[in-house]
Amino acid sequence: GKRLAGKTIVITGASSGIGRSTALEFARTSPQDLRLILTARRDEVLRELADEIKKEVGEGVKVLPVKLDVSDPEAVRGFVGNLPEGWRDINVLVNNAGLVKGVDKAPSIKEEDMKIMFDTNVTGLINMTQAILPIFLKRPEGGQGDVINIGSIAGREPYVGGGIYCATKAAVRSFTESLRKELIATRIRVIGVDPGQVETNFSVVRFYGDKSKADAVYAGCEPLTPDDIAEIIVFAASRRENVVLADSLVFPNHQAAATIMHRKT
Ligand code: NDP
Ligand code: 8X3
Repeated sequence: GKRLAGKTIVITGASSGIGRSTALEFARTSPQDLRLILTARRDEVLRELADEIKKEVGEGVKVLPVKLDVSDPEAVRGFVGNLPEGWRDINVLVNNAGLVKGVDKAPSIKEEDMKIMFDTNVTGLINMTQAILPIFLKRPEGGQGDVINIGSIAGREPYVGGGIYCATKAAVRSFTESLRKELIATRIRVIGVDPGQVETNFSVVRFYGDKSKADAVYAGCEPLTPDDIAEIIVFAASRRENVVLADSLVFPNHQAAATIMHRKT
């Protein structure tokens, strides 16, 4: 808790899944003194989450819900400037917002699916990073702050029907590594977290809202919960300042590769 005290944390995609769990986990870990800026497109869900956090940990954690579509470059450019006084001294950026659409193979990938995945998972993440880095770079020793990028096993291991999603997550991994190298002379930490299978709204979004298709993805499996990944994100952010959890691949016990799962029948 102590290492996080007084920090201002931005989480993208905080309305569901890993982002939502990460907000709760930061609040539980540092309930005395924390500012959480929770962003997503569905701001009414964020306001409910803000109330839930307040109820659980009390007034020590200040929560600001902000409607933000990371795939809208103009909105991202205006994000920091539009924050209220007292909320701009950001210390941690969790680039979590992301999505997958469809399982089509190359010839039939839909143009709008391709566009939304790249605009959100890649350009959105880079735009957010560009928006917030100037704040980090103004601090002593060349700069201080954490950029935590959520990649995926899919970024390391392309699979059939994942041509675009896997490419976006490979791009996240590549950008994360470039950024860490570029910031070598600063105290800014660039942290990568690559989850395997986590049960969230992810597969529901992939199948355009078809819950039964989403459930079939996890049939016989014991996927990770979003809380499992949230714990790792908060762990990384609360290490001693000289410790950079640069890279991590996180599987549930019965997963060993993107598409190798032991299923109980
Ligand atoms: P969810 O669908 O549960 O959550 C995704 C979140 O991203 C939502 O809060 C959604 O909010 C937000 N989001 C989507 N598009 C945008 C946008 N344009 N602007 C802002 N926010 C957006 O899925 P997960 O929690 O599983 O996904 C979180 C991250 O984890 C993603 O980057 C995903 O690729 C990654 N991941 C997930 C894995 C899994 O198996 N679930 C495994 C590996 C990585 P809203 O709709 O309100 O905008
Ligand atoms: C989500 C994991 O492998 O189902 O990033 O695409 S996978």
